[in-house]
Amino acid sequence: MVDIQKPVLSGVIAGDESNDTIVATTGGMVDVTLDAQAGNDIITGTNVNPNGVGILSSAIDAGAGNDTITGNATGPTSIGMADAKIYGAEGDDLFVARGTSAGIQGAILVGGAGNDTFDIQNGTGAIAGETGTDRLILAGSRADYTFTPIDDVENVINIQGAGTSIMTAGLEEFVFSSAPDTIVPVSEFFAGGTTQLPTDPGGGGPII
Ligand SMILES: [Ca+2]
Ligand SMILES: [Ca+2]
Ligand SMILES: [Ca+2]
Repeated sequence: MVDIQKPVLSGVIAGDESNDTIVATTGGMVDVTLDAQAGNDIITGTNVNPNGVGILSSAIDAGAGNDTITGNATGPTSIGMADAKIYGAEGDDLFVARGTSAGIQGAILVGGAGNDTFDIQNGTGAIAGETGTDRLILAGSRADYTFTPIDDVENVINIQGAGTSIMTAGLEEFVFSSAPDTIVPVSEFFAGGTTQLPTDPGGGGPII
C-alpha cells in the first residue's frame, strides 16, 4: 500500500493495487495527477487556509475498488474541489466536497461503474454517475433548487439554486441534507416530461 500524508500534495502520484492512503493534511492537493489504481483508496485534500481549496486543478483516477475522495476546505471563502476532474471508476465510490463558499467549483465528477455517492454540498460543475445506482446529496432542502429535466434516456438534469449550477447525468437518487433519510428518485423530475420534448397533455406521447 501507498501511504502519503503531507501538508500539501502536488505533481504526479501513483497508488498501487492495494488500499492506499493519499492525504494532503493542511494545504490541499494542487496540480496533482493521481492514479490510485485498485484497492479501496482514501484520497483526501484538506485545506485550512483562507481562500483555500481542498483539491485544486487536479486529475484523479481512483481506480477499481470502493474509494473515498474528499476535498475539504475549512478556511474563510474556501472551496472543497475546484477545477478538478475526478473519476471513481469501478466500485462503490464516495465523493465528498466541503467548503465555506462552495463544495465544488468547475469540478467534473464521474462515478464509473458501481453505486456511487456524490456528497458535494453545492457549487458548480458536472456530475455523471454512469452505471449503478448513484446518489447526489445536496445541502439544504429540495425547495432550494430548481431541477430542469433535459434528457430522460441518460437522466440529464440541470440543477440551479443555492449557489449551484450543475449538470448531472446518470443519477438515480437525490438526497437533501435537511432530510437525510428521504430519497427522491430521479423519476420524480421527469414526471412532467423533459424540456426538450414536451409531452402531449392528452397523454399521446412526445410531440416531435
Ligand atoms: Ca490503490
Ligand atoms: Ca473506484
Ligand atoms: Ca456509478
